[in-house]
Amino acid sequence: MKKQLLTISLMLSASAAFAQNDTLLFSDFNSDPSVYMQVGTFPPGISNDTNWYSYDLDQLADGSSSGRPGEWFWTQPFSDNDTAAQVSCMGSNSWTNDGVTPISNWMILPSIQIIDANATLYWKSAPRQTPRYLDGYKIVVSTTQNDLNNFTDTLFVASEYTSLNNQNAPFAFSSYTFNPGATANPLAPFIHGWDSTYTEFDPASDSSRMIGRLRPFNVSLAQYAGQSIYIAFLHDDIDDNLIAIDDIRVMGTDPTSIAENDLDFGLSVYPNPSSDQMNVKFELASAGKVSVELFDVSGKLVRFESFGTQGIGVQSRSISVNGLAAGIYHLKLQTEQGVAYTRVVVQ
Ligand SMILES: [Ca+2]
Ligand SMILES: [Ca+2]
Ligand SMILES: [Ca+2]
Repeated sequence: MKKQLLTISLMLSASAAFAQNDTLLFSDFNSDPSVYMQVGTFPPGISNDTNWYSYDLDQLADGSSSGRPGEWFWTQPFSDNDTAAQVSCMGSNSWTNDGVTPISNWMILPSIQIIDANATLYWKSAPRQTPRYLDGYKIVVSTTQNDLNNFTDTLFVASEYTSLNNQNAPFAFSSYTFNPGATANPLAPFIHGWDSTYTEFDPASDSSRMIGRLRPFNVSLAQYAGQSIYIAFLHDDIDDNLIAIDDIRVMGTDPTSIAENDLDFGLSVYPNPSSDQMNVKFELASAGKVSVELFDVSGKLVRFESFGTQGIGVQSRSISVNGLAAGIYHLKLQTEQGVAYTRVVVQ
């Protein structure tokens, strides 16, 4: 079992090597998220929503007598062992004293356009305690609207505590049952603390449990290339304690990012929309080979045009879009100095 979980960790890290360097979305939750997050609002079930949502679907009361909110809430770190850089984070409470009904706390991110297979989701999580009352959660994805029923894909599963089977060894993971239990699938589930790398036991502060520490994860979003998606953190635990999430970041290719506009080669396309010839205008700081690729919204390459070697300065070349289906395409300008993207419309 332990060996399987170490494999998870390696696989999660390996995908980072493919991540491109545009930040499509980021929050460290170090300032009040209610500026952009609709707290307590039922997500409207629409496309291309730029809001975050935090929604308490279960409406179960806090069983801890601490007065914690029913949904994901902005909070200070839960434990002594969280890193100083955490400052503050998002937390969610599952302590309900209801051993049957799962909670259902949803934190839904804004719509994110995934251009290509470089896209990667990064985040950190920490359960308040392990292994007893270990909190689990899921990361789920919708490829349509942000209605709760549309989150049909599961990207990541963290297991929750079910029972302590050996009262004599309360710090041994083998004394416990978790749900889901470890399987051969490296991403389903992850069990916080099992490999002892990111949890600590601090007897000075607490003699009855190991306290979680924020642990970084990442998972590829390559399967969503060409789609706009919603990602949600679903705390669906049955009666444990608390989970913390921090530093949510989506990296990938962004044709409109500031970073890429610094290196945009003055790229413009006209006429746009077009139904026949498109002129592609660009500027080179040094001579070199230039080519253009057109991708449809599913990320499929539909046209390639090499312009050969181009000289320094402003250049204009044309490509034909004749015969392409009407719709939105992504035009990629490839130069020896780098790439630039722009969105074009074929009518
Ligand atoms: Ca709740
Ligand atoms: Ca933080
Ligand atoms: Ca539980």
